[in-house]
Amino acid sequence: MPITPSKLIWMDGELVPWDEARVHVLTHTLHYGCGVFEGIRAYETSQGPGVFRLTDHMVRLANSAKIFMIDVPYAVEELVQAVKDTVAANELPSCYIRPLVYLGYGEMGLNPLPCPVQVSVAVWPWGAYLGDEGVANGVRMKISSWQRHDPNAMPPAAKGTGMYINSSMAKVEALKAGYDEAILLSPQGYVSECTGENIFVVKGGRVITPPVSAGALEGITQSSVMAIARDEGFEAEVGNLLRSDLYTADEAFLTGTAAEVVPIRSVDDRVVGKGEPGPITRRIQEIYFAAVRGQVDRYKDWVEHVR
Ligand code: PPE
Repeated sequence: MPITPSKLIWMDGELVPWDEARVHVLTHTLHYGCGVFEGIRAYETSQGPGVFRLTDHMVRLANSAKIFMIDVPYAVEELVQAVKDTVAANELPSCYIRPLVYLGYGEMGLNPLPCPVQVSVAVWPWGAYLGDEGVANGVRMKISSWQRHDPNAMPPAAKGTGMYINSSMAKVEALKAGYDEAILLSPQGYVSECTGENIFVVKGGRVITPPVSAGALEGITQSSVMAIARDEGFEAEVGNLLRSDLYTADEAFLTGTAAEVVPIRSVDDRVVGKGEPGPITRRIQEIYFAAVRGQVDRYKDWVEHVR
């Protein structure tokens, strides 16, 4: 997905011009992948840009850093304000937001503790991550030959930069094989998640998504969709799934900030349900797209306005 440059990037407390937001080649995180990040979206609302569940994202960022023993020099409230300032300064009605906590230039070697901890927030306009066609008609998925991390090798609760090598390998494998996206299994063989999205199945009116213990990130879109599903009267639960549960599901979809809510058409060439977005997926999609824009009273608190 190409990046359309915006104007200013927040770096360690200052807004700097887009082209000047640079780092040294001996930046520690560039070598060892010890950093944490977030992906957030701001949507156009009647009161200007509204950031979807901004505080929840920043709490997750702080927890990711805590897991890696990265001492972030800003409190959650300060990071929330940094995002609001960056969105406002770039004068975009809607955008994708990428906060990053990384270890900077100063020391080399595997001990990250002496490195300076740096923070940046970049924003840019970003369209549908898996394409408009994917959102409308669904995507074709392939179960990856790469497994998701074992929780004692890489902590799935953390959104760590280096952890995404695993996702990138699975993504390339799926694309080269002619699919849209990959599904990863845990080392124990349970369904985990996709390369940058959580996965859901719908079976007998029940909505099910895999747990962190199967290697899935605790998605903010996932938790929003669980709330929406329950409020719509469906049973929604976190539970382990086998790959055969995907093949025989009535409906399946994936969720993520970048991807939003995307129906799954097939898994390993087995058509899911009727091979088109199912009614529960459609309903959840519709409510999610309205909720992020502050158009659903019940979920108004999820939208944090910039001004
Ligand atoms: N799992 C993974 C591995 C993941 O990266 C994401 C978000 C999710 C689940 C869904 O989490 P949430 O966004 O809180 O619902 N992936 C982010 C990064 C994607 C990227 O290409 O980079 C995102 O969607 O912003």
